[in-house]
Amino acid sequence: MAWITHGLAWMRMISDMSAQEYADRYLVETVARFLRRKSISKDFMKTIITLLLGLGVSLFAEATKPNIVVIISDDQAWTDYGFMGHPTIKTPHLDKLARRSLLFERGYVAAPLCRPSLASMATGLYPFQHGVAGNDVDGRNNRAALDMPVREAFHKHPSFIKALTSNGYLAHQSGKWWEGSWKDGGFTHGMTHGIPKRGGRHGDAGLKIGRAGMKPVTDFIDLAVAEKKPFLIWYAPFLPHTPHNPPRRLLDNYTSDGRARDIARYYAMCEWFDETCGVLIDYLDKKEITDNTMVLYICDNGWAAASTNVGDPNQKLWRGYAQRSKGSPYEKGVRTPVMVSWPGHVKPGRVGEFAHAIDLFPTIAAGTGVDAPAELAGINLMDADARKGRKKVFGVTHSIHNMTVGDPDDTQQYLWCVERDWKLIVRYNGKDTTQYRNVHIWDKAPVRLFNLKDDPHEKNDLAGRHPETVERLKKEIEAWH
Ligand SMILES: [Ca+2]
Repeated sequence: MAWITHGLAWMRMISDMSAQEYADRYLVETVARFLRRKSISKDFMKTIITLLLGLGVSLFAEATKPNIVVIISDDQAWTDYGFMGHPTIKTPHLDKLARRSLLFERGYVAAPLCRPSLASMATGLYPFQHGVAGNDVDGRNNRAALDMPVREAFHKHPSFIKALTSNGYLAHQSGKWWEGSWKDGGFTHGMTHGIPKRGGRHGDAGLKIGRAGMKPVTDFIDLAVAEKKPFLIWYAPFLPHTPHNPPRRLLDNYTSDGRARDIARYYAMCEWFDETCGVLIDYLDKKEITDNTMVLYICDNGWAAASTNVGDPNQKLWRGYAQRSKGSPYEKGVRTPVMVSWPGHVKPGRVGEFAHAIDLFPTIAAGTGVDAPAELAGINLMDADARKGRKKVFGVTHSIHNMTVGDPDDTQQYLWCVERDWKLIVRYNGKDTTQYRNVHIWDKAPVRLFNLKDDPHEKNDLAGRHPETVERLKKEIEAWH
């Protein structure tokens, strides 16, 4: 009977354990049984187990669990990198990362706005699934109280952050983080406190990262390496996001040739962001952990300076940035390069296949062996068959500073689908009570169709010429959401 009881106990335990935990526990049990038989003193037995655990488990962990570094740009168009062919903006450090990476030139985000976009990256869910559709419930009033149910509902979903830290990872949060503190998000370390009375909204103390140096991140790497623990870094700096106040030495490089001031400032901000990425990437090299570190790169949403769009009569509605960029379903709102670097595991190269923000969780899960929910729509970007099997990607655009708690569709402005070269944008006209409605209020067409191969900047709406393609893709969108 004893062996049956023992077996049942093991089965109950294993059902709640990861492979790593199982291996650890098996090692402990085996050593303990061996030492018990040899009648060795209790204290000596403990010492031996501790030593073996320190050695065996850490070797096992280092050999099987890569570190994860997630770099997330904030408000940068897909075109605005050296490696994406920009003629002026200098991004030498991200260019170097691109050479080491599987680079998806056609990456997309779930939403063209900071908060819902980041929430989709963390959970692998679309905004209408995790409920974070915009940046605020009501852009003007009583944010702290109104936001609580949104945040609480969000935290009920699994995330790659919680999946990693519950499997022995240390995890550091810096930069943008909207869902309370770093602790609320499941990180073990971090910068954002999230307390409304102290300015907690979208990152607070965490927004210093990059602009005020990288020490919190490099100190964390030192800590994790010293403790021999696998780690996650969430590096989501408030860059190149406004305020566009780049160092003079960088701004001077872009002010020649009569370039408009808002464009020059933004270009310099992109280079400043790149410099901070360089500090992080070089630090991994210096610590000799690059080979055991998976670096993922993505931007949360696009951006373009208002001066790039002066020919558009609708630009007079909005002075903050170009229409059809941030907050819009157009390519300068939703497209981003996506990179996966993991030397020895991921072969570098450029691919035209789609990547999507919802792929981060499945990709990280595949690389580390932690569990991602089986129902997630994203794919493991390292899986060539999965990449080839994906024919289309989808996304949603909601009002920017309005949300209806429990009913994300109430503020829905657009749904979109990209299938090969075709892109269909379907217009909805959800609730929007703030001045940010001027970002979309001009857009009256119920559908727009573009051929992105011939027309990457969506200048020629082909909906009238290809009604059958409109109907087909509209059905795909309606089947999706
Ligand atoms: Ca953003």
